Amino acid sequence: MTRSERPLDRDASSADTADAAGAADTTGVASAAGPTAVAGTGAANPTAVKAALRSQRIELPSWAFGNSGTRFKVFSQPGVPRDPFEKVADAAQVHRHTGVAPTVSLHIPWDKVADYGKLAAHAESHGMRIGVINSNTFQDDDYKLGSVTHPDPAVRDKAVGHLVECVDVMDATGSADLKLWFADGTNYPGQDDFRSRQDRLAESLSQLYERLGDRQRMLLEYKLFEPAFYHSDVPDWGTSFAHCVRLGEKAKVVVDTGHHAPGTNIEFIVAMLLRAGKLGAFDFNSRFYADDDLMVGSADPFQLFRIMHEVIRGGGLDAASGVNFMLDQCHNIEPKIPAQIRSVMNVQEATAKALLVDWPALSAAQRAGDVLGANAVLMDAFNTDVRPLLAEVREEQGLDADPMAAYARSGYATKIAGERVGGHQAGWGA
Ligand SMILES: [Mn+2]
Repeated sequence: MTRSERPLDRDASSADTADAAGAADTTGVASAAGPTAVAGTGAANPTAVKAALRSQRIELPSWAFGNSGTRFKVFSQPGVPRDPFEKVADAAQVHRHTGVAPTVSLHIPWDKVADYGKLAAHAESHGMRIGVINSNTFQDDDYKLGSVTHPDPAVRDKAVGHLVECVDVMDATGSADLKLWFADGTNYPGQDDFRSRQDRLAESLSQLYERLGDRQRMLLEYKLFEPAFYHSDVPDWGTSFAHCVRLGEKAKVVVDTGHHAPGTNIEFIVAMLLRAGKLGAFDFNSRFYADDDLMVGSADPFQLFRIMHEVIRGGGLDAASGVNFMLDQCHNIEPKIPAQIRSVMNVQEATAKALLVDWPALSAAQRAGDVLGANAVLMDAFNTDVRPLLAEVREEQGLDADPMAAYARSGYATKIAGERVGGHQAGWGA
């Protein structure tokens, strides 16, 4: 047993800092995710587990608070924000009751405002900060055949221009990350040339990369299919990884949990990306069929646990790793603020279970070839009821043990339903 095989053996003195240092990764790969172990003894030191849970950060998407729906119907809800300022105020409610969600992600142009400095100051007055800036190159008629891969250079210029404008927004808000998801692809064999489109994508990404400041990153998300159905230009982690490696250190891969084929082993992808220092962010959500955007941890909590297990194994939970954990969800039929609170709690529960894995026992079983023993170590952690532990962590932070109940009692839902009358409710495209 080496120290580096015991990621959770933090001692109490260093556990309170999110960036507690430790030994080098056993993979020997210099990983941006940093070390996986810190000093200490024994399995899953409770003080260390609590410290890790306190320092965990989960980012909220502004679009979760607006109206959303399917291509069949968008349902409106009372009290929905009319502008980005009200979305930030709602996000602050989620942080108020969970204590681990102090940043909100913006989507441009849905969250376009005249003065981004003012929006950042508004966030700060609510105890929040503006997080990742998400770009949108899929809602203009010009993008019918693609954006950064479009055959027409004028359309590509327009798309890159928008992405550069997003970096301008980052300069104004103090955001460090630009998230890129491209709807680009084709519907019919022969419609366009794969390789030419990859060349155009590479050229567009290079132009954007040049614009990034020293502390700014671009995060490239992949998606198997939709809206294009024959091929997508960035369909999988390999394609995103190849572009990011070519671009350099400031380019990282985004894993959206809903963007894979059924049965894909997402935790393996997470392990590979962390090992290579290329995991930039998660878009968390749940799926039953495709890109369902349901609440993270609701469809398959075991998968979320397995992902968090690999995150911890690779050092991704340490703040120094730079991995951003964001919810990318839409709440079509459920009330939005409680749904975000529940989602944050689901991530916390999966994380707590993953933190409880007995690493010395797991490692010993793995090295001994004890198949059932190793599997049992993981299942023991997954089957632990961590809700009392999380309640304790919250109370120690001065929070209510039950964030859902605390929000329900707060009267905020009634207040916004009464106040936000008139105007145009925010939703997709607004
Ligand atoms: Mn996403």
